[in-house]
Amino acid sequence: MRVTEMLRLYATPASVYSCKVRLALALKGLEWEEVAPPGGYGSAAYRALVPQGTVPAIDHDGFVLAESDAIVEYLDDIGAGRPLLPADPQPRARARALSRFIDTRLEPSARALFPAVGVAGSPPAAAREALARHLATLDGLAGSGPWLAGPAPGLPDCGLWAVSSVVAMLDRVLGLGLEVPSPGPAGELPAEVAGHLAAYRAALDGWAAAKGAAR
Ligand SMILES: N[C@@H](CCC(=O)N[C@@H](CS)C(=O)NCC(=O)O)C(=O)O
Repeated sequence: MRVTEMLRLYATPASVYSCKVRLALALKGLEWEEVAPPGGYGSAAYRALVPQGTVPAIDHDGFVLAESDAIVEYLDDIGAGRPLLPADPQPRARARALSRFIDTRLEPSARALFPAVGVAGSPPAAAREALARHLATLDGLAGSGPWLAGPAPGLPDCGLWAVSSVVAMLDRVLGLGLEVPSPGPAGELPAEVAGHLAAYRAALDGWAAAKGAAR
């Protein structure tokens, strides 16, 4: 990406998909300007810019794009920063499939437990079991490693770091007794993403505290 180009990220602090793209930009080694969606996500003002009304979205020199996977794939396609998908078709397709699984299966099963946060009593057993089942499926989908997409951290790792943070928060405040996935080999995160993920975890803690969850 040329230095003259502008990359803006529309994002909010507690949004899991915003976190995923923020981590991807950091892992790529890019610089970006982060702004809140004008009027909030879903607002008419924001929809005038981003028809889906969702975060994250980017504005790359006037080219506006929503959908977290599409954003990262676009940045890979134009050669912006370090690629986050493998080059060979089969590992590339596997990495995409893993990312879709994390976004469309694992994340919604974690989100299904949000209404239980701050509510007295046991969390719904069926929702806890669905999340546990998707975590077990993820284990079976991961390749030979050491990262989800192979030898280097990539797109599916960014999604998993974000969703794992949600799972860890839910596990703590709801006492789910789940095993939170390891961030990578030796349980360590790449240095470029650690600060961003710590800030996201703090935002999640703030969200849970605002709902009255015990720490
Ligand atoms: N598939 C989309 C999901 C984005 C999404 O649902 N974002 C949430 C915040 S985490 C949002 O904007 N919700 C508001 C809405 O759906 O109107 C992606 O990967 O970017």
